[in-house]
Amino acid sequence: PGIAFGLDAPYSVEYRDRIASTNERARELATEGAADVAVVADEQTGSRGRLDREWVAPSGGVWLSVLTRPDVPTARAPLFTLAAAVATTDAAREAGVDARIKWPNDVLVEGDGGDSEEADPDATGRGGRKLAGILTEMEGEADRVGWLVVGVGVNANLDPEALPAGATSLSAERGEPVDRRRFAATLLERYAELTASPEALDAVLPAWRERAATLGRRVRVDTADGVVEGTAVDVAEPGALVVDTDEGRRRVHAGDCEHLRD
Ligand code: BT5
Repeated sequence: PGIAFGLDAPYSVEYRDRIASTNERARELATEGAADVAVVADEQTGSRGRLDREWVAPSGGVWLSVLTRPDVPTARAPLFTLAAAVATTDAAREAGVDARIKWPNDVLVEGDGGDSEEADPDATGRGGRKLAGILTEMEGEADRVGWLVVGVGVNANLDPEALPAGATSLSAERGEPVDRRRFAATLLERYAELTASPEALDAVLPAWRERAATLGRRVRVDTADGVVEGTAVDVAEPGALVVDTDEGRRRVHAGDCEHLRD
């Protein structure tokens, strides 16, 4: 507890030892007209992933949501999710953990997990151990985002035993606890930098590509219009995955992505 005490961030910080969901709180603040707020919690009791999945968030993680009102068309909103993934990856790397991004929003650690149970990267069936997840929610008109909440959940100082199978944490990867205040500050600073202006957003895709675990891999993406399988060759504005399939090139805008064995 106390992770956000003295947290130096480019947002005003609302800290809670325990909360149902930082995203829910940020949405509440949005309806009250607030902007540029980061809600940070030590523990969440009712947090969510995408598609209303459960997100496990015990004390010891970095659970945060950033509320902004960016002056961009709604079509560019996915770039904020990618920016959060880049920011999380950079903060993890600063903490000495070799993190990469699985399209669109998972930050994971690949490779041999040492003596961990998940030493086989395919043990999760998704290739890699999940360190962090991102949930973006927004409201607006086509020509302009009204408010945007980007929620980031990072397994910081947590025993992977306390997390779902296939998850890892910064402390497990490093072999020692991480300074969560510093980690959160780096993440928030980097996110603010990447999303500062429409011009800054232009740098998000190149930064994302450099940190991607998905590009060049064989993937299976579960989308609303069915399964797309092939080789992930690129990410394109505003965050679509470009996949070469047997039937030709496809752009996938949303879905669950699985890395296949090459
Ligand atoms: C995500 O969903 O990865 C987005 C998670 C966003 C959580 C943050 S925490 C702060 C903010 N407040 C919230 O209420 N939410 C956000 P998705 O891609 O749907 O992945 C969800 C799946 O990940 C679950 O079905 C589990 O299999 C797995 N999972 C749950 N908790 C996990 C954890 N702590 N670490 C790794 N995997 C987890």
